[in-house]
Amino acid sequence: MAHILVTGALGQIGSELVPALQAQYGRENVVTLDMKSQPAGFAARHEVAKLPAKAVLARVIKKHRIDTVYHLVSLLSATGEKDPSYTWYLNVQSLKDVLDLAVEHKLKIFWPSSIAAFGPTTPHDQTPQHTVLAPTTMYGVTKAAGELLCQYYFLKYGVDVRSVRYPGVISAEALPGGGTTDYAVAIFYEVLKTGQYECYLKPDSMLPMIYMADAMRATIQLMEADPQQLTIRTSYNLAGVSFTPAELVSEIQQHLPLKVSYKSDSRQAIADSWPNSIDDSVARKDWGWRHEYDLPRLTTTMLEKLRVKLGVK
Ligand code: AKB
Repeated sequence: MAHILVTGALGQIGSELVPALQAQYGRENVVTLDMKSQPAGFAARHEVAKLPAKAVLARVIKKHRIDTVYHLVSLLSATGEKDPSYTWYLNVQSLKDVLDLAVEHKLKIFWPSSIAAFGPTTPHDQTPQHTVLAPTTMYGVTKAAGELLCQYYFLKYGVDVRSVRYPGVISAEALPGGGTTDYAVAIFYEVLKTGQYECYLKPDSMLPMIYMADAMRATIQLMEADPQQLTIRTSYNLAGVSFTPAELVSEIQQHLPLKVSYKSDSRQAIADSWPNSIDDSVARKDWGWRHEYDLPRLTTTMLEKLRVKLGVK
């Protein structure tokens, strides 16, 4: 049975990955680490630590006899531009620490990359698996560098490290923090709370997105895949659904009245540098990936979940 550590466990992805891993591998076998204390009942074993902190990580790995790490700690694209140096330090140094400890303790690693690893010179439509990685945000630079670091540790030391390039992840549990794709979560809260939303991207800014349940299935499926089947040790392209703010608004309006205004901010340039859609055929071929949530299903599910969470009829 796996002994798993999830770093950044209280973030948007960790908040839903931890319960999914607990359901699959047993509650006792999933240790969580975050800079915040855990909410009551979240994990059986929780460690509070601010990464990068290699010695602390080493202690946690030994203490809980960890064999698998989901290393989720990261600053996202918009926040990353506010403090590029710290973003590099946190995102890259903490990954390197985890990879070094993986060599020492023979750990299996999951590390999330992102569509942010692509840039303005990457083909924007059906972005291929093997293509130009020339990002123009520091977050993207850390993802492109991190992908190469993962592949280097696989080739040089045989570390079993696996990764996907997440699109914008849409979920109803924890809010995303400091990303460019966050509007596609925030709009659901606002339609239920106020019926109005001011969008910081233009109505026709198409971006690749994925519903959380699909993202979780992909993550666990990749980690369970036969290593012989894996041909990518940088990071797999992963696609769910692509849409523009205008398309999301019109889908939500099928359910509820919503007034939207558009006022672009600095996140527009980031969105413009990213793909419109992703070709994930290599993930489909290598480990059988298939997304299940299209725009109508994602919209209905988000509204159902948030109605319960926010206590709105
Ligand atoms: C962001 O918008 O920064 C993230 C991402 C696409 O990695 N959601």
